[in-house]
This record gives sequence, structure tokens and C-alpha cells, in this order.
Amino acid sequence: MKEKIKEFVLGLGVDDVGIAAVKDYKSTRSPDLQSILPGTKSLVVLAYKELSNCESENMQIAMGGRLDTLEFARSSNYRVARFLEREFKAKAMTVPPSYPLHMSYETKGTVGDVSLRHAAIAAGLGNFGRHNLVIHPTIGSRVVFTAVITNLEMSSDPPATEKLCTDCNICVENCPAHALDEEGKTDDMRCLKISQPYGIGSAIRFWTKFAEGTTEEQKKMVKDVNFWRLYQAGFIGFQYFCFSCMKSCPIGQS
Ligand code: B12
Repeated sequence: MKEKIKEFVLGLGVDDVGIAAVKDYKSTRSPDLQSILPGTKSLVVLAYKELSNCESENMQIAMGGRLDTLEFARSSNYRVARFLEREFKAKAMTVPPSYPLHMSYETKGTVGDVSLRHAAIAAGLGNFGRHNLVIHPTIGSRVVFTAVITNLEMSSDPPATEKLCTDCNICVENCPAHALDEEGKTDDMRCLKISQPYGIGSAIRFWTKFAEGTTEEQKKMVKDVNFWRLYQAGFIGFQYFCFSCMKSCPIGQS
């Protein structure tokens, strides 16, 4: 069964796929998978190479490349879930690459319902680097994941035991937010401020100032680049303005 699933996934053009038995998925901060799909027994984890767009200083091109990856990832997720249901009469549910996310004041949208990094590690698709991203044995750090959880009983693929991070510290030195200074923990708020600068915080600040401004100040504010970027982020959904830890990592680039 595992081979048939992998053949199907790779046939879609997905870069790699791994399978994890539910007992090997260990994410302490995310909810129990049984609360999402009662009877979950395994996860099929899909790996996609990030496009070279992430290297561009042009943030429209960089984020556009990510949106292309996300669109392909979401459609691959759907096809894999339907394949499991059709071929094996399984129950299957897709895990989104990023949003929607549980939103609350407590978590501030920083905890996924299924942690895809922990899922990828359990499925043998890599291990954590100094940047707290999962490094894939051949793709390197420029990789994103999705998953399909299912009630099919399957064993885990062998773990990637070889340490893939070389501790070169380039990611730490290149992080403009200093979000990686503490080993083993990303400072989410520092990262968010630089990587998603046009989120809810910026919108509140902008519109509060706008509401309190004089007509002259308001006219000036709509000419400001922040207004136009907030407007765009509003309909894109969210927009990354930083890919530094991914793109600066030399692993998999030679
Ligand atoms: C919310 C979120 C964010 C938040 C919060 C990040 C965070 N600290 O978890 C913000 C906005 C800051 C963010 C930033 C980024 N994100 Co993000 N994010 C997510 C999301 C949606 C949920 C993550 C989550 O649940 N975190 C909470 C729990 C799981 O984390 P945790 O248990 O506390 O573990 C943390 C540490 O304890 C540490 N850790 C845990 N165990 C261990 C073990 C060892 C040995 C080590 C060293 C570390 C370590 O790693 C975690 C990072 O802080 C996932 C998608 C998903 N559903 O998983 C993508 C995801 C993690 N993001 C991703 C990416 C690529 C990014 C960015 C590069 C932004 C960008 N331009 O794409 C940066 C990288 C930041 C970084 N270097 O850590 C990818 C990572 C892919 C990969 N190769 O690992 C994911 C998996 C999305 C995807 N579909 O692939 N992200």
C-alpha cells in the first residue's frame, strides 16, 4: 500500500513523500490528532521544493513564488486525500500548508493544528536545523510541507538519522529580526514583525492613526507605501517579506 501511495504522489510532481505512523508524530504544542480525525493511524507527508523566487529582493516575485507553491501543494493534498479514499476506502483529511490556523489572543496564530515540521521528521523527511526549519536530506532547507492524515494503518519510514545542519550559523547571522539568537527556539514575534509586516498589528496601528488624523494627515497617509501594502496583504491573505533563514542556508544548494 505504501509503495502505491508514494508512486501516486511522486507522479503528481511532488518532490518527496514520507509516511509516519501516528505514534511517531510528537508535537507537544499541537492538538491530539484523534481530536481532528478520530481513528487517525498515519500521516502521508508531502515535501515541495521552494522555488528560486525566494532569492529575489523583489518581494512581489518572492511571495508570488510561494503562492505558486502553496497552490500546487493544496491541489496535491486534495488529490492524495481523494486517492486514499477511492483506492483504499480510507478516511482522509488534508492539513493545510499554513492558513487557516487556530487564531486566539493566547496563540496569536503561531501554533498549527498539525505541526508539519514534526510530521515531516516522523515521516523520515529530515531533521531540525539551527534555524528550527526541517532540513531535507537532498532538497536542503528550501522545502515546505503538507500532509494528509488517514485511518490507514501504515508503519513509519526510516528516520533521517544523519545530522543535516552543519552549525555554520549563517541563518542566525542573516536573520534581520534576530529571531534565532536563542538555540532551539524561534522568537515568533520578532520573526513576524519582519516576515509578515503587514498583518493585524500594522493594520490596527495604521487605521488608528488614520482615524485620529486630520484630513491633511489622512490624505498623506493614503499616499504612503504602507497603505498600499496593507491593502494588498488584505486580499492576498498574508504576505511574507522575508525568506532569509531558508535562502541563506547552504545545505542542498551545491
Ligand atoms: C505559525 C507558523 C509560523 C509562525 C510561528 C513559527 C513557530 N515558532 O512555530 C511564524 C510566522 C513566526 C513562522 C515563520 C516562518 N515559517 Co512558519 N509556520 C507556521 C505553522 C503554520 C505552524 C507552526 C507551529 O505549529 N508552531 C508551533 C509548534 C509546532 O512549534 P514548537 O513545538 O514550539 O517547536 C518550535 C521550537 O520548539 C523548535 N523545536 C521543536 N522541537 C525541536 C527539536 C530540535 C532538535 C530543535 C533544534 C528545535 C525544535 O522548532 C519550532 C520553532 O520555534 C507551520 C505550518 C504547520 N502547520 O506546521 C509553518 C512552517 C513551520 N513555516 C515554515 C516556514 C518556511 C516559515 C518561514 C521561513 C517564513 C517564510 N518566509 O516562509 C519562517 C521561519 C521561522 C523559523 N526559522 O522558525 C515551514 C517550515 C518548513 C521547513 N522546512 O521546516 C512550515 C512547516 C510551513 C510549511 N507548509 O512547510 N511560521
